[in-house]
Amino acid sequence: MNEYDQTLVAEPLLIVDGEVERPLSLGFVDLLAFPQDDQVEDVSRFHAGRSGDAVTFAAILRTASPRSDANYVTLHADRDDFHVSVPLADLRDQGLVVYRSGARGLNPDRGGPIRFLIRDPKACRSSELDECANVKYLSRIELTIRKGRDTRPVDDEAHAALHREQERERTR
Ligand SMILES: Nc1nc2c(c(=O)[nH]1)N[C@H]1C(S)=C(S)[C@@H](COP(=O)(O)O)O[C@H]1N2
Ligand SMILES: [Mo]
Repeated sequence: MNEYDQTLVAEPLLIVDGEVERPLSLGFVDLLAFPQDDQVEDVSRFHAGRSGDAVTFAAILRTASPRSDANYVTLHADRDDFHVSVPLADLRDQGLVVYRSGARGLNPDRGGPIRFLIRDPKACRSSELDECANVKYLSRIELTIRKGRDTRPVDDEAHAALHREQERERTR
């Protein structure tokens, strides 16, 4: 543990709850403790220009053990009240939970401390699994029977406005 930033070690970062047998509260150490096969080092291999190291969503799911009636996954970002809800079957093998950058935490300017990424996202607003579902500041993964809260913009204008807002946020 010594090589890791000690300020990261104690804090819980991510809740997994809803229609699961085993609700989880995961911190940096818990994410680090997932087996090597579940760790995805250097996400720039999938997405040029992105950085950081992840645990697969599939591994987190396996640990939480979804109930058989779980059909949707809602990704919550409390920080800016942004939410995305997508079918579990579509997301199952597509999700990456980025939680560190080498031995350090993931900076907020990269969507940290936890950033959800879809391996192969479609263009914004073209699919359930689009780039807009790459949720920054992820605080909670909730499994539900029906589709949950989804605050992704519904038209081009709202989407363009959100992107402008994010650009401002990033350069603040
Ligand atoms: N928490 C949060 N996550 C978010 C958003 C947001 O407004 N808040 N915007 C989404 C949208 S619309 C897009 S296209 C991507 C953009 O992220 P990027 O600039 O890192 O590609 O983040 C997504 N994740
Ligand atoms: Mo987007």
